[in-house]
Amino acid sequence: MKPLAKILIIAGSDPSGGAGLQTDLKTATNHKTYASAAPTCLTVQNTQKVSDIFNPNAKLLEQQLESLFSDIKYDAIKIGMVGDLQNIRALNKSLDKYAKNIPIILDPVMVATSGDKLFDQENILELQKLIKKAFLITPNINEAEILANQQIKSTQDIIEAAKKIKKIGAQNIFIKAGHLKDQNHKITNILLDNQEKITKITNKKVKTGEIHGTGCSLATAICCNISKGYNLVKSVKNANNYIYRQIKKSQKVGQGSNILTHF
Ligand code: PXL
Repeated sequence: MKPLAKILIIAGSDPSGGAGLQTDLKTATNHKTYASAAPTCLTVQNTQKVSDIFNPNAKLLEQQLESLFSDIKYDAIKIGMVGDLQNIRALNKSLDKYAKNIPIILDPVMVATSGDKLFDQENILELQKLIKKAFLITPNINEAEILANQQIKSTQDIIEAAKKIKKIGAQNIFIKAGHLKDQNHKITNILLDNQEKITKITNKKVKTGEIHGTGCSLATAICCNISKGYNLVKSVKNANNYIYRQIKKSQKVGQGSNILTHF
């Protein structure tokens, strides 16, 4: 039997199952990888809205990571939403201690859907430490605007922002263009790699309602591909195709956003 690729998901819980570590686990199973999942924070939400976020004492995250890394040798790590400064600090400390040589895929989730401001200046500084440890970061347009401190209105702006974010110390950056307005029939996502090479990864625009969990699932799908030994470009392309196929099959399970089924 082929050895099992193992990933660790460090992310927030979305009890509706559309986003966060619940969708991440489904993504990992679809990719035939084994996934551990350490929650960073607990949201209260359904497919319509996030109504609250609880941030546990950071000791919980620290202890979970100590326990997991003492036992399991992971091939890659996916990091999603981390709800407060104490938990980002704990995560930075634990990764320095236990995960020096494991590729990290970081989805820098920064604006809670509830409108809570997760990220003041101090949090951004701590997030930058996390970014420096990551093999790949996967911001959407809003997150790239915050990290690069500029507005993004075009593909050229995305490339400019990616270069600025690279200066923070990120090795590889994949900016998701799904939220960019004025794209006619296709979406042009940008990958800037550690050799400064730009790869455009495009999708046809799919007409659906609002969909929840695509960003979380994409970062995890990339993580799964990396854990199985695919290179960066192949991993991002495979994951992009996976999410594109899933978006086409997305469904409503409640009264709010569509979700990805991962079937
Ligand atoms: O899609 C960003 C995101 C990530 N993680 C959790 C979330 C959300 C958005 O609501 O709830 C747990």
